[in-house]
Amino acid sequence: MNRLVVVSNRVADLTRTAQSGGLAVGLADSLRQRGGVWMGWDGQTLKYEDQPEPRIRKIGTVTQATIPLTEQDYSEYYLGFANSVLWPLFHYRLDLVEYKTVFLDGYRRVNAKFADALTSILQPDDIIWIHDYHLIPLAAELRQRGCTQRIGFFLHIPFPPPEIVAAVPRHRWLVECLLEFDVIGFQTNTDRGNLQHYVEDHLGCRMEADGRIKIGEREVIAGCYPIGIDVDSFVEMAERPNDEVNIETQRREILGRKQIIGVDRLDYTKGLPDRLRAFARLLELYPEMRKSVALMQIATPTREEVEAYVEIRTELEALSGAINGRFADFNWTPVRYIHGIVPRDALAALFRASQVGFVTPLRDGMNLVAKEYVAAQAAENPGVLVLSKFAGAAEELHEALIVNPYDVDDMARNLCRALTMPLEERQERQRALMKRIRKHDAKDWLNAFMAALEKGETKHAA
Ligand code: GDG
Repeated sequence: MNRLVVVSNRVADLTRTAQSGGLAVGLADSLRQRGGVWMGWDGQTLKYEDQPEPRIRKIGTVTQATIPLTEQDYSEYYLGFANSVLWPLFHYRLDLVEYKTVFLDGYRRVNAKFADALTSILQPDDIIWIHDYHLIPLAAELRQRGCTQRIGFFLHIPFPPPEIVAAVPRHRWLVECLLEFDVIGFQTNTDRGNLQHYVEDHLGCRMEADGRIKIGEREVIAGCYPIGIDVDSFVEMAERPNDEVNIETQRREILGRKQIIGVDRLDYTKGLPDRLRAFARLLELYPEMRKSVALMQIATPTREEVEAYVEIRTELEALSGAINGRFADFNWTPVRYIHGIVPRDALAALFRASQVGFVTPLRDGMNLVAKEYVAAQAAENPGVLVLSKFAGAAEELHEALIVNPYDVDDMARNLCRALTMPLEERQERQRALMKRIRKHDAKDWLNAFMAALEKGETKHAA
């Protein structure tokens, strides 16, 4: 087996359990199983440019190679082009895009820096797998440095339709960079279809039904590889008794109260304000629900230097305060809003102890929380997943209650349906959902992508 070299903006801390962020969780699960090298930014920002060799550290089966960035890189590449241009754009939020020419310069400079660092550690038989929107130009940079190894790319976030992509300056260059990879992986068929429309409309190329695109002498595979979780280890974690969660659960049981849970990075794509409004609407439409249900929303801090993230935080704090002010009683708090990070094992226990998993992003590549909620349920008395139709996961998880995250009434009605669903129906849906998350788990994701990258197979591409 060839050595696998994974590259992403950040490398996850494999020694910590309280890791948030889907890429870190999904990749750590997969890479631990196969072993290999993981290269990325170490999270440090330097005042001045330095050209260090990557710092190497071995953790179990994985060798981590990390480099620092400068403050300017951080501001222009990370906060700038990646998170103020590509992130909102790829999530269909043109209104939040803030473009500056220096952002694009920074993006290209940091991709070149990654290519220099990577060149110093690559071996001839390596196979390279690059992740996410931060590093779209990296294959082109590596090819310029004479790299001939196979290079794959996986986009964790959505790929929007061509008319949205076309709003970013130099969009043609960006997509041409994407086509320098040997395999381009998407979460859903919708995303893959959007690339197909772009290459056909703007570049005059054809994508075959199996995902192959011919570019001169080269052939690129575009495939759909839905990311999954390590189901068994999540099940095991959820089944392990957690004293703190158990005490809370028993108290709720005595009072006959149910719990709806939401867990997200505090990001404007996750639909949090309308989620809180939907919960308030539930209490309005169904007054009998008051005092018999509460919403626990864990919102993990993220990208706090970007203005749009400051605004969403303020909005959520005001909303949860207003809902509690309006509905709370001396012995019932309707919304428990937690702005912080919770250990992964506690999260699994909380999912299991909650009767509804409420996952309502306005747009999401996949959404691993939806899959984790399903994995955590007890087969004999499972909870119900209420899932946005705009999460990539909705392409697979048909037995969830699928909602429109922009329609507060629709979400409220489905919350009520979930909270009152008969046991037999819950069990049936749970069995079907469990089957689905096992079919596309972390191992399947890695194997399917590797089959395309190593052997040029396209059976999973369409
Ligand atoms: C991107 C794409 C795609 C969250 N809060 C805590 C915590 N988390 C964990 C969750 C889950 C992960 O972080 C979040 O993953 P998601 O998939 O839900 O979302 P993104 O971070 O936006 O991930 C997404 C993903 O990449 C993978 O390709 O699915 O569409 O946007 O695992 O459990 N974990 C802990 N404490 C928290 O407070 N321990």
